[in-house]
Amino acid sequence: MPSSIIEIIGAPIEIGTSEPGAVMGPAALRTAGLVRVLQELGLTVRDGGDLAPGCAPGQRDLPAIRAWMTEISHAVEKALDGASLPVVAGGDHSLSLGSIDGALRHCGRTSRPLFVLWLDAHADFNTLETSPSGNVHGMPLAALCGEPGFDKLFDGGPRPRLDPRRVHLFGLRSIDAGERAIVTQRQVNVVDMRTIDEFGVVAPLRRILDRVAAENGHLHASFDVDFLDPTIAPGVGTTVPGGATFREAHLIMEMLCDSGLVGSLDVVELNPFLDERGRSARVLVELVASLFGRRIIDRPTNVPPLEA
Ligand code: B3U
Ligand code: MN
Ligand code: MN
Repeated sequence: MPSSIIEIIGAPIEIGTSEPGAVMGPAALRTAGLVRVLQELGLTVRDGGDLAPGCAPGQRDLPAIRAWMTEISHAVEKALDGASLPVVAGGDHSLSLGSIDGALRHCGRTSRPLFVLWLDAHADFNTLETSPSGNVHGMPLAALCGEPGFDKLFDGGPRPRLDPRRVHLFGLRSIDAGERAIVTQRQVNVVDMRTIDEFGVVAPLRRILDRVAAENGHLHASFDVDFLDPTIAPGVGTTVPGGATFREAHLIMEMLCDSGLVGSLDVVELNPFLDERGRSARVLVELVASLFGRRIIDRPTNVPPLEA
């Protein structure tokens, strides 16, 4: 890992979704042991608590999202500038507007390209025009990549843009017609569930990691609970059948850990109100532990070649 100091940034935001409950996500992740498991791995963990931008309680408009975004962006940028690794605990996926903006600002100063690994059932590439729901959690990548129509979301100042060709969607299995056209046109990289069914997770992920390493990139991982199959993680507002299994998800986390490339992380869309006795929160914490170094025994995940 680039840093052994982890900074937990709670972002209890649910403005981006129509399903209430994600506001409880950071608390559930802490209850499930997020801080403790990282400390047990020997990491230094700083938990600054939850962000609280000054918008009115219940405010659900674009200015409120902008306030959250600015606050999250500053927190992530500051953590990265201070050589910590920010873990943004959400909250719905609109929080990535802030976390990726902060990572982009940091990378701009360090002259490193930012790559995004978007572990999600959805593409989250809708614009205000293409979105069937109007929910902002289905739009963050379109906004960050500079698709038109998002001016009101940003404060008008100069803003770094995310390069869509450095975005890797992973686990995709639900996409709207409008966003499919954008994803194709902008040459966004896609590892959909069909690819995973055919090749497993190892080969496609290794390709992505090799690319990031070759370009000395900063990898931002954004983990949406609905990447996982609903049978192991029911605590999310938009479950989609046919998601990643427990073993696939752990292997991905272990490979990310071995790569040492992840520089920032979002854990989003946990909805404890829809969860079953904390199951989803617990799975997420286990996965985060694997990402930060928990392993069964101390050896690389590579299978050595068989002796001739
Ligand atoms: N693509 C749909 C559904 C959706 C996207 N992200 C989530 N759901 N979590 C939309 O509303 O944009
Ligand atoms: Mn998402
Ligand atoms: Mn999703």
